[in-house]
Amino acid sequence: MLNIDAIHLREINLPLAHPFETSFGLTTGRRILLVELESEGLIGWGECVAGEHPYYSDESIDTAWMITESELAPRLLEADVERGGSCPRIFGQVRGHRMAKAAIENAVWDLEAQAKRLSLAELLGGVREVIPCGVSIGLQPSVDRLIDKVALELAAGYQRIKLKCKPGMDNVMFEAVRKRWPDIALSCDANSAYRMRDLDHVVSWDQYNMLMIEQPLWYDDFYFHSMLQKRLTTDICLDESIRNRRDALAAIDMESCRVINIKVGRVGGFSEAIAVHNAAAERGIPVWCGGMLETGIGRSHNIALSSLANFSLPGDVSASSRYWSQDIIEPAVTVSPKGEIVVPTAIGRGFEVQRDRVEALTVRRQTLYAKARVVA
Ligand code: OSB
Ligand code: MG
Repeated sequence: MLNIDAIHLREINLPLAHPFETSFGLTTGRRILLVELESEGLIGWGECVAGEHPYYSDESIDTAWMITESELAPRLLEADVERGGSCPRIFGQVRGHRMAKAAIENAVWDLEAQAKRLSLAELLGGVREVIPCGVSIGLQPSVDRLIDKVALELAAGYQRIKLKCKPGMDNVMFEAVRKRWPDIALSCDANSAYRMRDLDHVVSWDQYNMLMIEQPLWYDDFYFHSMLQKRLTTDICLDESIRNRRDALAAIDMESCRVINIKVGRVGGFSEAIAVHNAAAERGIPVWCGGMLETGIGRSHNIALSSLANFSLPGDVSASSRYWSQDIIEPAVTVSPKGEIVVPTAIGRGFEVQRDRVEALTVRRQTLYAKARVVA
């Protein structure tokens, strides 16, 4: 049993070391909801990846806070929590709000690993000792700046470069990067910025010989992606569209994609992330772990998840220093010159949360306690 004695919610504010721009806007700093669970002397942490605005998904930090406080935390405090995998049932009555659910569920898995004295990667069923890493490069103000940035990341050892793109900021960048580096593993991510009128244009990207094109069309679409995939040689990778295992099965069956990006927050927690991973593995579809500009807590969870067998492509899981001048965990996440992160073997997440630093960054907090339990 992992009965939960207290749930601490807090919002921390953390400026990004470098602003990050996508087709839906510019992020210069993050407001992050952290969940801390107390269970019989153990502490489990979870990070909610919902953004400040509901632009990537329909959740935001404020909706996640509200749903966690009013719905999820009370359910968890009253439940018999056996393991992380109990959470989907405990939260089952609440529809959607997957990022809010994931923050709590992942904190329960974090606790479970400690209680069972396993590393989080072992508990999740991981098999890799190191994980291959790529980077996601935000939209840049000029092609020169982009080239400099790509050069820097390649020099650091990253195995795959993903370029954010949008209409008007695509072929010119792809052309320049491919001219300078004809052979690197290259991909792009449109975050749903294109429409059916752009189909011929997107099909023209086959000439850049990319590893994949991520989420070119609507965030909630399979059908039109499948029409596009029929015309493309390059693989489509779906991110936003895949909310759960059933979505993965539908997308694979319809040939809407040939690769899946798994973000544990987007699918509602580790249980569903493993289910999507397994469904894809059974159908020969490779997956990789996406990122949401996480602090070290979410990052450590992504590392553990990426150790599962079918995470065979480099993920967007990279060094702490690409995002933060100082992370909130110790040690910071580092990437080797070969572009790999070592999966921790220590008990739990393998990175210590710097409590003093978290305290100093906290701008809002709320604690919910369990009612006294009746001991039979
Ligand atoms: O689509 O993968 C995405 C960041 C915020 C929201 C959506 C996405 C991203 C990234 C950054 O691409 C990935 C990272 O954390 O490095
Ligand atoms: Mg994406």
